[in-house]
Amino acid sequence: MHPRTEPRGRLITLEGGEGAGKTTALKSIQTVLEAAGIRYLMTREPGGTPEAEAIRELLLGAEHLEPMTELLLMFASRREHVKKVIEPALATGLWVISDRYVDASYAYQGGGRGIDRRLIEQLDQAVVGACQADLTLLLDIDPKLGMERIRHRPRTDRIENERLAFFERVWQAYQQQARQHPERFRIIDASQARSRVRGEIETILKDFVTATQHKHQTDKKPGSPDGH
Ligand code: Z5A
Repeated sequence: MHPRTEPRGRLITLEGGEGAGKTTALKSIQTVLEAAGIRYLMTREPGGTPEAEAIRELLLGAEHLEPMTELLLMFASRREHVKKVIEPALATGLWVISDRYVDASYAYQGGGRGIDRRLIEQLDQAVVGACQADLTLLLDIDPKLGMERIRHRPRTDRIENERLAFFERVWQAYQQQARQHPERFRIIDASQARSRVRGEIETILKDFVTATQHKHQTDKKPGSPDGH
């Protein structure tokens, strides 16, 4: 007989370009998880631990950073985040919702800054390893419209100050990530009205929760690895 263990939690990541509406989307995710009685924690990248938040300050506040420095700092903060927050939480059965994760490095440092994808893949393997997202929601928005939405902000950070061509490349790199990982990516048209975006996210999340719970039931059946 195997001891009954808490099933591993799930890692859900939220991605998108500027002004995609991630803040609203995070609330929709919370609504579904709370209704399903799922324990979760919300976190973000870069950041998520005091050390990683300090790296975030440097990343977003610095006047200038070499692209390679930017990439390495993103992954340095990510290592702290993965080892001290994400992996421990998932192991206790908590679900983790991260506002951006490793796909953002492929999009911003790979697409935006033009860093060789193979290097990012190597860092991904060394730093993140098996701790990959189970579900990634990509809020898809034309970079022009996204930039229009954040135009009124009183303060913008170093990356937000980039030009349209940069965000077009970021957008293309996100599309490439989605094509490479169709099993975990769900693309939401973020140019729609808030209520429609919310509705789509809630439907995707409900389906994901149902599929996960179904899998846990199946795993518990006699003869299965976690079964009795
Ligand atoms: N970065 C990176 O380069 N590499 C990495 O590996 C990682 C990150 C992990 C993090 O900064 C920066 O780090 C980010 C990528 C980079 N850079 N940039 N630029 P952040 O966390 O401060 O920034 P952000 O991730 O871009 O988040 P945000 O600006 O807070 O979120 P948002 O999705 O852009 O926007 P929002 O505040 O939810 O919405 C924007 C506005 O649109 C707001 O006024 C809303 O009211 C409005 N909105 C939202 N939805 C709608 C709809 N449906 N219709 C109309 N208006 C809407």
